[in-house]
Amino acid sequence: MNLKLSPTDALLLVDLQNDFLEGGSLAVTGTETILAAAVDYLKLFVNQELTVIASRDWHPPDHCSFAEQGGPWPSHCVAGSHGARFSDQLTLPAEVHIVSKASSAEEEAYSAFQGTDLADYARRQGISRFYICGLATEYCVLYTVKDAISQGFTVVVLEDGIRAVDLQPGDGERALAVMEQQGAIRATRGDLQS
Ligand code: VGL
Ligand code: ZN
Repeated sequence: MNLKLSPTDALLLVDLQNDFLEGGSLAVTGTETILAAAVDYLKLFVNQELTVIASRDWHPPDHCSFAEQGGPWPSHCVAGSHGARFSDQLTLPAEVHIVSKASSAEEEAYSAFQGTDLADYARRQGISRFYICGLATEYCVLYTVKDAISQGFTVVVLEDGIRAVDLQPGDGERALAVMEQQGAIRATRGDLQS
């Protein structure tokens, strides 16, 4: 595959925040390589002056997804905390568009489109295709990809830039199959023009 980037393409970095990375409260294992890939994708888009969007989980301290509230996850990505910060390895451009999600206590939102301005922002910028990488494959990446497609955007999932939690073995692979079946294009770095 040879994907040529154009001004209607945007890079969407999903939840590359400290709490999902090594040492974080909800760390996905083996994130070093996908983080390195994300850094490389970021460079590619920044060098070509293309749109970069970064989503972040931005929870209140009593978010419904936290175990103390009866939810499935340990406390993570509390708004303003160190764990909620983007990885220091990412040098985000000044013009990056940041999308904060799941920021009210009662509502979970895995998709970067849910309750955010992302679709409007992208349309205003003339974006038609998202290149998506980040965490985690079967949660925020999957739901974001599905919503992007149902909102009419083309989606390229950057397979070397995503990583699954895999609570059940195979969750990540199944999520990728669902994304593909919904129309997402699966690609890796070598498929993109440098
Ligand atoms: C996520 C679990 C809880 C994610 C967010 O970003 O995939 N996973 N909150
Ligand atoms: Zn969360």
